[in-house]
Order: sequence, then C-alpha cells, then structure tokens
Amino acid sequence: MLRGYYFITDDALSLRGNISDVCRAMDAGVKVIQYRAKDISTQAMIDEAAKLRELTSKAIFLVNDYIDVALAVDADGVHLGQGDISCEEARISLGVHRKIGISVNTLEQAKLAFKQGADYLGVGPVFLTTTKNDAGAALGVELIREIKAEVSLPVVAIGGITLDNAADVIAAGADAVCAISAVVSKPDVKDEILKFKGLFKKE
Ligand code: 3NM
Repeated sequence: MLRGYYFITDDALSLRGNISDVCRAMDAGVKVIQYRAKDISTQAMIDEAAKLRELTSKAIFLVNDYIDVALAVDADGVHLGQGDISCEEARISLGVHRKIGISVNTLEQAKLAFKQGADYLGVGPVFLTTTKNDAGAALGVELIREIKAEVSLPVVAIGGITLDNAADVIAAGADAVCAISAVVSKPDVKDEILKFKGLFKKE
C-alpha cells in the first residue's frame, strides 16, 4: 500500500490549492495522502481536513502533527516529527488500527520508531530543501540503504526529491517517495505524479 508516490499538501506552494491538488492526486491513483498545514487555526484545519477526508475515501488519509485533527475527521492516521508527541503516547489516543508515521534523520531514530510501534518511517531530508524551514542538512541516499538494511519498516523518502534524482532514491530502497515542490508548484499535478509513479514501474 505504501509503495509508490506519497502525496503531501502544501497550500503555500500550490498553484491551485489543496482541494484541487488532492483531487488530481486521487486521479493519478495515489494511495497515501498527507494533509500538512502550517499557520492556520485548529478549526480551520479540521474544516479543510474534513473536505479532504471525503475526497480520499479510497486512499489512506493522514494528518501531519495533529492527533486532534486526525481524530476529528476520522483520518487513517498521523505523521509525527521528532519534536512531537512520542509514537507510544500517540498510539494510546489513536488505537491499533490507525497508522503512525515517524520522521527520522538517523538510523538510531529509525530503530527507536520501530521499537515504539511506528507503521512507517519518513526519512529526510534526502536532498537540500527550502520547503521545510527546519529540515536541516541533506542526508543523502545512503541513510535510506542503512535503514532498510536494519529496520523492517516501509520508508518514505522526502526532501529535495525531483524527477532527476528520484530514481537514485528508489534504487537505495525507498518504498515510496514524496516530492512537494516538484509536484504542487507545477501546472499539472496529476501529470507530475504519474511521472514519479512511472519510475517505480520501470524497476
Ligand atoms: N519533511 P520538497 S523535508 C515536509 O526531512 C518535509 O522530514 C521533510 O519538500 C523531512 O519536496 C520536507 O519540496 C519538505 O523538498 C519536502
């Protein structure tokens, strides 16, 4: 289910807005959609996430950072960063059936996330990115190889991924790739996603 293209919303970078982008992502057959919103109220997030939940009934719909928003709209899970509530604590509110993804920057963090019951890992930033302010230095594809060799969880690679470097990321073992700016700031979101998906089919 996690293999292929993993979509994350970004209203600031989007040319047509989150609703349109998610519709196009669903048209492209994306299986996982993450709602990521910054600098808006919790209620505004819930309102938008509720609309996106309706559009993504055939996908796994995750909410970035906010367990309360995820529960309010009956999302399929959350994605959490290193500074957020721990995976173990989150599991208490979310139960066993909802998914928890954890962002990791090191092999040690990946091992801990596995121990704490994460369902998948977000590994990044693989390359330099300006989309996330505090993403930090590029980690390179080698970390994906190391994590895949030692931790049996699906890996979603993220950060600075484009059509030019995604094949290297997939070759390193990433189960899925996410490219935000390289997709939502392009005129045809569906078309861009299909190009990324095509890289997986060629394997
Ligand atoms: N998380 P772009 S990097 C949301 O490293 C996010 O955990 C990251 O955007 C991480 O594809 C990132 O435009 C932004 O580089 C990715």
